Amino acid sequence: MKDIKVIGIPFDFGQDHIGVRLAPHVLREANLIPRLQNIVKTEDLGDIIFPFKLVEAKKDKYIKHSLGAGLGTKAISDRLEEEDLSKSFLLNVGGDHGLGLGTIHGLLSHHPESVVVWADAHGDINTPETSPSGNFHGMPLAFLLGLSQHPHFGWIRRKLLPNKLIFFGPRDLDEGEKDIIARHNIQYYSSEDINRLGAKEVIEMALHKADPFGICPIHLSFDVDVFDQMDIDSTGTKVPYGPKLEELFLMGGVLAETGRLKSMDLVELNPQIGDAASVERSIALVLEFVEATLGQVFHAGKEKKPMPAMLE
Ligand code: EXY
Ligand code: MN
Ligand code: MN
Ligand code: MN
Repeated sequence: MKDIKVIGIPFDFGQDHIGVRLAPHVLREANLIPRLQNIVKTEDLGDIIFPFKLVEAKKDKYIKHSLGAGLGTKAISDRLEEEDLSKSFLLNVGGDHGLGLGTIHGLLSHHPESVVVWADAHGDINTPETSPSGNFHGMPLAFLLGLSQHPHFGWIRRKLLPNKLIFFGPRDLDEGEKDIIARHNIQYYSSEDINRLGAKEVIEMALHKADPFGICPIHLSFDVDVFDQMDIDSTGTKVPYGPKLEELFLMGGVLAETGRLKSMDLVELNPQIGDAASVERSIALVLEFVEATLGQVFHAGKEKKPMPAMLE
């Protein structure tokens, strides 16, 4: 890979906090692009604009904002499908995690064999029927795996295979999600597993099971609520007992060192949650994580970047 492409995706149809749509803007204001430029040539592709209003013809019984979520994820997938990604790392800056349906569906057109690491406190694999909230950001994987159908999502034509999905760090799953994960035998490493076994061991084992020959491209779908709630405040669905900060940074590093990490979603940062100081800390942590991980994607095997200051 020669460069990084950054795309802003202010998608917020997956839940009811509109602040997530501001994250691409605040991260750019906090120098996301220059910090990546320090690593390697970086191109900012701007934001995906969702060319429709959030007007629901009638309230959906199961999915809130289903029209926006369906059209929005299709727009994301179409946009990524047309992008030349042959020599680039793609960083998708959200937005809420509902966008993962669009980004991964689009990426599967480039790399159909991709392994997806879903780093999250949650499972995001509810079907509209099992969802306790009706929030689409708790459902993208059910659509991506082909477990759900809905008229606003009739455009979906690719599937992620359950054996290519790895959950990293969940600790808040609904009963219906536990059933789906067990039924499809999806790899699942809870926050407790990670803190006990270590992120390196967990990721290496998981990648080996998903891709025994070590040849498939890897996509990291990183929900910032995977961080312990003591480490991040500015996100809508915080959960305690997360993986240790150093284990999360290590996970990014181990993925980077495979040489196969090709793309990443960064989602659920909400700069409208928390006081000014905690918003600033949350942004700083997210930027450190992206910088450390991409630094290792591009410098793996060359000079190593020292540990980020906040971990020393
Ligand atoms: N499982 C809950 C639901 O489906 O409503 C909570 C989902 C939160 C999803 C967050 C962003 O990852
Ligand atoms: Mn909304
Ligand atoms: Mn999520
Ligand atoms: Mn989450």
